[in-house]
Amino acid sequence: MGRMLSGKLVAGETRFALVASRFNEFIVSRLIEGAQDELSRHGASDEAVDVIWVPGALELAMVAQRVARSKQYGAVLCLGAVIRGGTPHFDYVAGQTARGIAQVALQADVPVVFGVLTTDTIEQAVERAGTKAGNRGADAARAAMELVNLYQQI
Ligand code: INI
Repeated sequence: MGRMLSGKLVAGETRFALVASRFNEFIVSRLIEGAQDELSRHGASDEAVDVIWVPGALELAMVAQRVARSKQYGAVLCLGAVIRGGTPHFDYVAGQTARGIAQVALQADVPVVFGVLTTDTIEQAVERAGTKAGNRGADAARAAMELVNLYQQI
């Protein structure tokens, strides 16, 4: 039988960049806390995790690209919250954000993880930012650790 590869959930000596959008900061701060806590509980030191603020979700991809190219980090986590309002603006912001981050992720040498909430209501965002539906920041941290470890095996 051939090999089966799977990434372990260990932070190791990896440095992580949390690129976070200030728009809906009340929610995004909870995602940052969730990611920091998850990384720390898997062995990351405080010094190994930097937070880089950007204005809004639309700026996550461009800054994540620069951060990935800087070669200073082993993984980049994009954290944000796009919450639907009464206008079609949401669809543009949510769609472009997802597309932009996916594009950066495919071109980067390090894992670039999508930790952006896209919800219809503030309540749904709160639920996914550390209350009854978990914390997408913590989920992104787990995905980042798993991918860093997997990349090391490939
Ligand atoms: N940015 C967000 O991060 N979340 C949103 O819900 C949002 N909405 O709805 O407008 C949002 N807009 C700002 C956008 O990301 C840019 O920062 C802005 O357009 C400047 O480029």
